Amino acid sequence: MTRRLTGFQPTGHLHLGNLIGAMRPLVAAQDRPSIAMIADLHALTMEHDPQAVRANTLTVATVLLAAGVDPQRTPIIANSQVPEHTELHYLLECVTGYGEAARMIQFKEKSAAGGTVRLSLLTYPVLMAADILLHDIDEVPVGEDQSQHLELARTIATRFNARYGATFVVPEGIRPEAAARIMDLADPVRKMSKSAPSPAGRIGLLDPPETIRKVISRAVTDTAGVVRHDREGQPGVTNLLEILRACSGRDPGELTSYGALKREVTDAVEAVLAPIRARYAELLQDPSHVREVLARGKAFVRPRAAETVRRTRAAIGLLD
Ligand code: AQP
Repeated sequence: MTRRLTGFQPTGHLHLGNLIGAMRPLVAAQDRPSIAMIADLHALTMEHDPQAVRANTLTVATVLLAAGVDPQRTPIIANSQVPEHTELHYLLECVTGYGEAARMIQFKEKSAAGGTVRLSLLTYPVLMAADILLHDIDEVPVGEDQSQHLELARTIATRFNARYGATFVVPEGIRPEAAARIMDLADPVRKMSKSAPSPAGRIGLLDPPETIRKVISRAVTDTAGVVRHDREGQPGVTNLLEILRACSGRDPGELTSYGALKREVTDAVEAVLAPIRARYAELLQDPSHVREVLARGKAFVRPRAAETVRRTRAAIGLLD
């Protein structure tokens, strides 16, 4: 059976896009071998607050549990806690060209933002390749922004296998269906994002009902006055319709006003998020539980990770 890896960066507040685009598919696929990985090492590639990264890592793990990830079936790990990630990262750097890393669009965009560009930002996609190849992953759900990185992971795996002998499973990227991409409510041509400077377009998974209501009531629509699915012509309304479908499983009936649409969306989102908030609050009662879940996840994945590193070291010419 195919093995999947789904990653989450602990870079800010998880939002409805993360839930619909990544957490729910992860929960739905728990009958297959999957790993939920919190990419805390990746969060160090940009200026960051150490306390915030540590806190966000625990929050992401807790939200994954609250959203229904069953750690008995789907180990939850932080990539920093499994040292084989960093060891394989270095070994893979030795088969990756500088030019290959430097032409990644995300590196170009993020390094153009000014300030010191960390070397780890350049090698970020090689760490991502290590995250995947370490666990013999066959399938990685990726959005458009990560597809170039996944392609590089495939190139690295294929090159290594050809040069040093069969060592890695070559992973496939799988695309979440079009409806799984949730857009920013204030700027519906951009995806909803943790790092957007304004929270006005984002529905946080732990936001209180009043905030959710406000954000949705202020969502950008248009002047057409027709509730219609038209991604190009009416991106704001279409996004609201897609959120409604994702949260309630249905299209609206005879909605004639944007106000009515927004009220339906608010109710549907609240119905999905209320139980997650409640479960999250329960989990906070015992903070040691989430630490134990991460420790168990690490213990579960390590034998395979150690074996992959052993294979890689032997193939590339290191002593055992
Ligand atoms: N808007 C979205 N709609 C659907 N899926 C989304 N994902 C992210 N945004 C949306 C999916 O959530 C998973 C975790 O994402 P990530 O933590 O790796 O970071 P990201 O993809 O870069 O998402 P963000 O929230 O926009 O983070 P920042 O702002 O830090 O870059 C992934 O599976 C992603 O596809």
